Amino acid sequence: MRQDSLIPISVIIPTYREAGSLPDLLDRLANLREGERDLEVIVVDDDSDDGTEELIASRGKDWERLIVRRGERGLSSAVLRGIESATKEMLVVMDADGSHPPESIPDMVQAVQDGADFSLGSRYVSGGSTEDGWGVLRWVNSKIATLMARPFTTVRDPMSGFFCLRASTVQRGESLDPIGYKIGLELIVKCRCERVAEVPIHFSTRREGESKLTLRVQWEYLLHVLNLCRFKYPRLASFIPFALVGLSGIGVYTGLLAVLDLLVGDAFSKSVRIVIAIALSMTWNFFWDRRLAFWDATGGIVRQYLGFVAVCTVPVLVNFFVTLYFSDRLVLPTAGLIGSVIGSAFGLVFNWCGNRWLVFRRS
Ligand SMILES: Nc1nc2c(ncn2[C@@H]2O[C@H](COP(=O)(O)OP(=O)(O)OP(=O)(O)O)[C@@H](O)[C@H]2O)c(=O)[nH]1
Ligand SMILES: [Mg+2]
Repeated sequence: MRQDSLIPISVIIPTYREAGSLPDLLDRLANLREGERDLEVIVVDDDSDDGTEELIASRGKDWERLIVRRGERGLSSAVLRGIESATKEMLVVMDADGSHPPESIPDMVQAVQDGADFSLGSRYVSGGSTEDGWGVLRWVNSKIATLMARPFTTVRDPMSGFFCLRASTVQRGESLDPIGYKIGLELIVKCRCERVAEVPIHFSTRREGESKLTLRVQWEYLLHVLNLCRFKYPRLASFIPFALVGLSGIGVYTGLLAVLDLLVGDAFSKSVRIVIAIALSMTWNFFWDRRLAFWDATGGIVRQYLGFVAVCTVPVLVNFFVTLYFSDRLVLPTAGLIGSVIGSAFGLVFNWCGNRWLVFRRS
């Protein structure tokens, strides 16, 4: 039996310059209120100054609320703002531009009532579709973005901005990050939604206004994916950058030996040049590891640096002696390359564990 007609719904619509699209959407949402349904609409507008405020005021409906944020921009943060002020148990988020059919809301709500943690309007399940007219570039763009979300969810259309979940599900979200455009993906991951239902929708192309899908938005998506990796796979998200920084350190060390050879080859002995190159490349690794591999560490930088150096002792000694050994037979940079590869291989796991658990500790 359908129960969704009884459950109260808050529909949150983030808007930026959507005054042209809003009337039609609001009228279609009004149709959903027929019968017993208790439904409020919260438009969160970022000071569009395009008549949105006048439009909502002129409609005079007490169930249509407008929040205007001044001096702040961003789709995800606007959605979170709307969620904060929602008063109903069931939350629906959708675009204002007419891409998302409000007529699918009852099915999405029903899916959550039937036990899903999260339901979304999906273009990519059977029965779903996208209106023709997407250029090749946009299509490829969307596919790549969807593929990048694969490590976090197996949902077919994780990019969807049309979704439904309970207010209580949002409450369990840890450290919600308002960066970027994909607040639905953020909520699926951070609220640990296991059961995600996809309701087929026909995704229409906007008729009015302009797209806000800029290059900046795409860059923010990359940062968002990185943050989600750190949240969901913290060890891997630390170890992979650590290994890559180690690889870059080999290049820096070998390059430094070549430069020192050239500049002060006559003034300093081989051992001194190796020590200088080791010290500098180790410092290089420290700064990048601190930023990329151990981003979440607490504690002062001096203590961290000393700890980092101490943990590096064994591989550094291996590197030093191997480089010195080969330097009698090969040119110094080549000897250094062999030394640092062996030293780094030696230290890869040992150093990461030592740094993670002894030096760059989390709070
Ligand atoms: N409040 C607020 N809403 C925004 C912001 N950027 C986008 N939106 C809204 O978020 C929804 C999605 O934005 P769109 O520009 O339609 O992005 P898209 O759907 O990926 O691209 P197109 O449909 O091609 O335009 C729309 O309702 C926008 O008005 C913003 O900075 N602040
Ligand atoms: Mg749109």
